[in-house]
Amino acid sequence: MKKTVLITGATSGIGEATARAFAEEDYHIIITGRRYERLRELKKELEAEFPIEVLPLGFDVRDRHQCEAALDSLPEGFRHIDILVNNAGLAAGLEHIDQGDTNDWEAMIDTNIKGLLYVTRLVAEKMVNRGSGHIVNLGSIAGTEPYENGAVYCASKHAVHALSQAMRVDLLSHGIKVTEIRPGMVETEFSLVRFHGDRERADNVYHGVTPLTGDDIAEAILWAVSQPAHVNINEIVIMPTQQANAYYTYRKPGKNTKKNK
Ligand code: NDP
Ligand code: 8X3
Repeated sequence: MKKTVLITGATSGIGEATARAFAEEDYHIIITGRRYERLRELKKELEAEFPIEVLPLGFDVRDRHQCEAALDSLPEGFRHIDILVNNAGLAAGLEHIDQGDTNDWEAMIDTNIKGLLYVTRLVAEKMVNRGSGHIVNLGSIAGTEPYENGAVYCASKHAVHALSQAMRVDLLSHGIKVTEIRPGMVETEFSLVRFHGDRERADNVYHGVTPLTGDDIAEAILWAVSQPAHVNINEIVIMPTQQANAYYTYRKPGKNTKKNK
């Protein structure tokens, strides 16, 4: 029987790449996000290429009632979720703490922490009842390395780091695996979202660097969930070769090396 994976935030970047990677491995896939048209297109594409079923669910993870309604509406064939990938998330803004926009702060806290919790609460209970499952959380190097201008994003990813460790403890006796994936710089729509659609500023983040891709992260997720039953990958820190940590990035000279953080 095919396994089922639920991936939040599959309309772009890491989530979309992860959906493609699981499709190649013959999983049924539940893809979520707010941009429903993108989910519909992805479903069409994946079902045309692979012998799998894809269920698109358009909802905002910040809204607990939307999360409940979406997960209550699962058709029979999608109710047994083997793997949950808590990927939906964002950074908004890059300012010192005295200058930050409180709307940005709320968006990050509500999505990266509360959204992850709402979805986890609904899926984890079913996993516990069945005595099996695997939860993969998208953390970040920002989850252990607070950097200038990133206080609230870093705080939200510190929360994901703490939650991942605590979930692992709570779910231990139920045979449920928990993995935290903690990437450095990945080129997705992340910076475009962070800078509220400013393409030049977003592109500048990656100048002089070969960043990670969504596919690199998808491969790590797939590897983590493909281990034997007795093996749990607690966390994976994955970096571009040119980035040592949140503070040190080597940018090749000759390119525009103005940094955004
Ligand atoms: P993208 O902006 O490309 O993708 C973010 C995804 O999250 C989109 O599918 C978006 O869907 C979804 N999302 C955002 N807000 C909501 C919401 N309120 N409700 C539902 N879905 C939402 O960025 P990435 O792929 O890079 O980011 C994925 C995860 O990886 C995030 O948690 C991010 O923090 C983390 N990460 C990213 C790194 C990077 O450098 N790119 C590095 C380390 C971690 P939609 O807008 O359609 O709702
Ligand atoms: C995204 C990576 O370094 O921009 O989580 O915070 S970083």
